[in-house]
Amino acid sequence: MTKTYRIAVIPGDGIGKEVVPEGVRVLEAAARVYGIGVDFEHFDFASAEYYQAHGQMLPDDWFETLKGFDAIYFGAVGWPDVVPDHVSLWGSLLQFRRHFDQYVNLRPVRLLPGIVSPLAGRAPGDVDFYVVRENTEGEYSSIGGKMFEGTDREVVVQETVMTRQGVDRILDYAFRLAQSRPKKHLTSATKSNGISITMPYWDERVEARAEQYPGIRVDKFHIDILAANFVLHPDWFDVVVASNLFGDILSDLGPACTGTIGVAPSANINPEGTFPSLFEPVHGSAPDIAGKGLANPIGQIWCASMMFDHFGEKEAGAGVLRAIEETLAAGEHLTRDLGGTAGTAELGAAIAERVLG
Ligand code: GGG
Repeated sequence: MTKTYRIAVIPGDGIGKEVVPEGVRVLEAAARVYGIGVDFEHFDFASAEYYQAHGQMLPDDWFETLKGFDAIYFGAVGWPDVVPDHVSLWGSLLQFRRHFDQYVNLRPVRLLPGIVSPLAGRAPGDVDFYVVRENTEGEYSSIGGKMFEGTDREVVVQETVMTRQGVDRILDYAFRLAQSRPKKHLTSATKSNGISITMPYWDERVEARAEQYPGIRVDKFHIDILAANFVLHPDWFDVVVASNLFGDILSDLGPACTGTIGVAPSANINPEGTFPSLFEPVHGSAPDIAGKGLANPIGQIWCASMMFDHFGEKEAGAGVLRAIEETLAAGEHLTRDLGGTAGTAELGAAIAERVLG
């Protein structure tokens, strides 16, 4: 056994509580097979229950509690019957992203075997790209306010924030990722015709940073036609870099085009390794199906693969992804969104079995 990784497990709300145990089951299986030490510590905060008991989403000492972990394995947040969505998100996940400087949100979009997708005529391998989402600023700023609240003169303002450091570092990450891939192609998501200050600045920085990466083919699309092209031509893309909000939307749309958002993972990365990175499925807490054992655990399980990759445990990362692909290709133990009748735990157990061989 090499190193033992300390992993903070935070299921959060809704289906997070159902898919996270399946992810942990697969993580444990892969750790055993590949001789990796994993030490889990479970936390109940970042949930509606915690909010009900304490009036806030996180304990005051959350930063000190979590900062020493190698990674955070997160489920989903949001339970609007108890806590407004902006309060739960800003009170938990967005604090982690900002304070742990997880400025990269890496979201793969891949057509997996065995999944019936709306992309008729495309085979696995035809659609294989990444959305690189800026994760600490942009449209997700808390800068703004209200005037004359509750009167007919009410004014509401919220700013978009783009800093040179923030834009350049996400572009550099995306360019380096493109450099590491065979197609060497980077697409920038913009809207510089309509959003006349921040988005032209984003375009300028793309052009400036591109000079440092001469081997990369760079193009840009306005977000509206880019969304259309995700549906019509998903095989065009390799690495797509986007601001916080645009990246959030594109990384739901991409997996939806490949069949189901239930399989989509994401890594909130602090590339410098100063703080733990956080791994969570792209999907939210899905109150409509929560508590029924119906949720697809693959997005959460794929996060385990991304986490191993992040640790440099590439064999384990590849092993988990292979187990997902083999299970899908076999067409058994699939959840309802994949056309099957299985529950969350049955699919999780099937993938863990394949990891174990
Ligand atoms: N597992 C991710 C999750 O709970 N997402 C809830 C959500 O609304 N996230 C918004 C975001 O990622 O910015």
